[in-house]
Amino acid sequence: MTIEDFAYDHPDRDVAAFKRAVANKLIYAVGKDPVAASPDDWLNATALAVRDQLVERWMTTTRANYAQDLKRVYYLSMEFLIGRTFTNALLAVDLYSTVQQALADFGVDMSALAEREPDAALGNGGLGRLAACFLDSMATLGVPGMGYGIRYEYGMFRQQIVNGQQVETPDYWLTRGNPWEFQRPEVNYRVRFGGHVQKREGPQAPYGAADWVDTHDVLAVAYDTIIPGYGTQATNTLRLWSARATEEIDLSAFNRGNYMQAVESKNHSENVSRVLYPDDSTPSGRELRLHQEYFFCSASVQDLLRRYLRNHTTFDQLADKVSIHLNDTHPVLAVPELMRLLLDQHGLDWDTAWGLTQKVFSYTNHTLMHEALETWPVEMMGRILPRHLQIIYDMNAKFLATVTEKAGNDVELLRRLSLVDEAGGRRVRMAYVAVLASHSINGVSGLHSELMKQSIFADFAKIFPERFNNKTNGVTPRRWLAQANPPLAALLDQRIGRGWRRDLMQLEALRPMAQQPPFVRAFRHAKRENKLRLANWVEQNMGVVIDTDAMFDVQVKRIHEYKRQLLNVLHVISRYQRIVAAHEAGEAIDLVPRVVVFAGKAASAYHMAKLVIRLINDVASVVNADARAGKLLKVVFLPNYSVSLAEIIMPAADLSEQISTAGTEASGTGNMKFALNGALTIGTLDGANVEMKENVGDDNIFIFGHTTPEVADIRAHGYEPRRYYDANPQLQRVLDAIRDGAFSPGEPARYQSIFDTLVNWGDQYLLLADYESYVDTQAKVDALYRDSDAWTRKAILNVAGMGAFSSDRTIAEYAHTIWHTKPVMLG
Ligand code: 26V
Repeated sequence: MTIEDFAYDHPDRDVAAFKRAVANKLIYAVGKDPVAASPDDWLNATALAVRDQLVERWMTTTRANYAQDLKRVYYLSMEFLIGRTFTNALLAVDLYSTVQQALADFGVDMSALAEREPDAALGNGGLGRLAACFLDSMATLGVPGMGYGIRYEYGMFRQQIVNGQQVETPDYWLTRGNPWEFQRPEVNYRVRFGGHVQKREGPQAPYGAADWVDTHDVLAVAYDTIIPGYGTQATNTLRLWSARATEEIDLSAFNRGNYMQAVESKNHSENVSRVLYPDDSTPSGRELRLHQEYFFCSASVQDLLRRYLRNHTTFDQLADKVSIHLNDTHPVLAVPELMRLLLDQHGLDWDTAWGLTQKVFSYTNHTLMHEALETWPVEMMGRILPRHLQIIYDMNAKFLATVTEKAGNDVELLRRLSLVDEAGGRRVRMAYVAVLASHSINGVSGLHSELMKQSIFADFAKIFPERFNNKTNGVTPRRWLAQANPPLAALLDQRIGRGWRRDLMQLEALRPMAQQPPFVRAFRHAKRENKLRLANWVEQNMGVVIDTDAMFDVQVKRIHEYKRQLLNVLHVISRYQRIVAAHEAGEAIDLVPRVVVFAGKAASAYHMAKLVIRLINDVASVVNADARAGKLLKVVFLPNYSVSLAEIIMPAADLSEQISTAGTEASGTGNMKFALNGALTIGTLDGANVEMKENVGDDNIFIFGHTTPEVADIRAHGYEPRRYYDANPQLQRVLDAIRDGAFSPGEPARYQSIFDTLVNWGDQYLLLADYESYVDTQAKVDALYRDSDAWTRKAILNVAGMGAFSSDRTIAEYAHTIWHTKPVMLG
């Protein structure tokens, strides 16, 4: 049978057809009488009807990919921070107003439904959200790509603030089902753990192939989500793996009459995909994490090899048809897994398998922070993945032999290059495995890519200079402008047309409009609407009233010492103290009213980050209750930062805080979202801030603080924070207030450790060294904000200059220079 003579209903796109589609879904798929249907039933029914619109495109694209036998990119990532899908899908198929009307005819408010959709929060922060933006861009550009990851049952924890402190609760996001996914029970793979390795003897194993036996196995079952491209028929797939026990129950235990034990072992297997590790700072070293990493790598590699072998009988063309991209080191086990399958299952010799592997893999590094670099104890890996450890040893031995051949027996060099760190307990350095196995290693901003070559990979960069490159991050303009910011999107459509959604460089056309007063007014009006939307959220969810005339000064991101939320807090306290002092002296004060907004999650075991959250909330309580601060200063910590909350926050910001210690933030992507939505940035010369400055113009961004070489210099000479404390009475007052309990009167010593970190313990992130420059620059921010037209002109120039930061540009570069893929052609 061909698709041509297969009869099925092609979903129509008018309001009447859509009403019928939703009615049918509600009755036949959700099984609800419309008179009894809850909002969630309506949401599910509508989502299913919208999904139907995607399915045909999906099948067409999949068919075309096969027919054209295109090279595919497999983007392996432990995290995909997708957020909500409903509005995104509607915009992708251009049915927003149709569906809105259809639902209105049923008396259902579509935006209220959209708000009920839970976020798919299968990621921690920047790395996971980047993966989601990349999926959107790959589909939009027609790159034949597929995301592979884990279908966590529990996503990023929900954050509540109780008495000013973070409390984590589980995020069971699947309670009401997930209308966007297709379970594929027939697509399942056995993933093995433990056991031991037997050398294979005889003619079947001329190259040292081995058998891995006595394993205990878990099944990986596929769940597919459609990733629609924007303004194209092209769609891609995100395939997430869920763990199933190989046996429904442990029969031997069951037969012994131990029902509980029988079920427990099933649970144990299925725990592999239960929960996302909510820590992006310190590798936990926990065995479950290693199980998770191998679980999804093995299933993904088995799956992509099976797909390749459907069209090919040898591996000769593997590197022409398959590209595997490693999103950080978390999926690095895909390397020894591919080697294992090629050697032990398909009988290739080492050199052939290794040659293919190096052509297939590419790797992105996302952090230089030492504590985030993954290493696994040799002992643990040997126990859980004995065959993979052997393969890594063999890779290492062959590599070190070639180094010795070229550079002689330089023991120090060999020790530094070894895939196994022999100092202390022996550990496998996953980043080194990635570098050795990949033909391309990239950083995520110009600065980061340079630092990567000078620091963690210095020795490798000398040996393989041609492998190292930069791909500056980007964000998808569909979610981060079209969807998140309807007022600005409408204004842009009116003035420069709708093309910016697929070609963000078109924002350049705004440049001259910065000089046109009517446009400046319209732009400000759009910002105001967004500020009102955020103010409403804050009032409804926190009961705090904020003034939309005040400057919205915003820092939202994971809470980390290197991101320096504390520096922001120091500035807030200094403003507060100035307000109080002026009030006491009966003097007028020339401060611009500000609402300082914070949001972000702390890793549950990261004590200092949690203390910072508590301090922010304590400062907020004191400041917001003080009538003297009144309209001049408000501080709010918005709970449970998430993709959907970011969509409300980013468009409402006037000022974007990107204040990490220079050299620590690999790129940042929030910085891009803010500027794209017309916020001005106050930031250090760190990560992609450097390139943003080049693109928006030096006069349109507030840069402060020490540069990366200056930071290195201060550290080299021994940083002495107390000198700054002693020299600056204003800073001293701020720090003393924290130390003496001004914000924790019930427990004066609560923040002693923060004081000590900053003043006495030689803070790694040099807050005090940048304090004065930061506060001075904040004064310049105030001065500009007073001239509302001048401020808005610069905001417009920021938007105009952000075209380069579309993830479409980033993905086009990956496709062209790393993956060498061509877009799918659709009729
Ligand atoms: C590390 C670990 C350690 C093991 C436990 C789980 C886990 C999860 C994530 C990470 C690494 C996080 C690295 C990361 O998110 N980097 C961010 O990547 C963004 C996208 O490239 C970039 O914009 C941010 O600057 C960078 O911090």
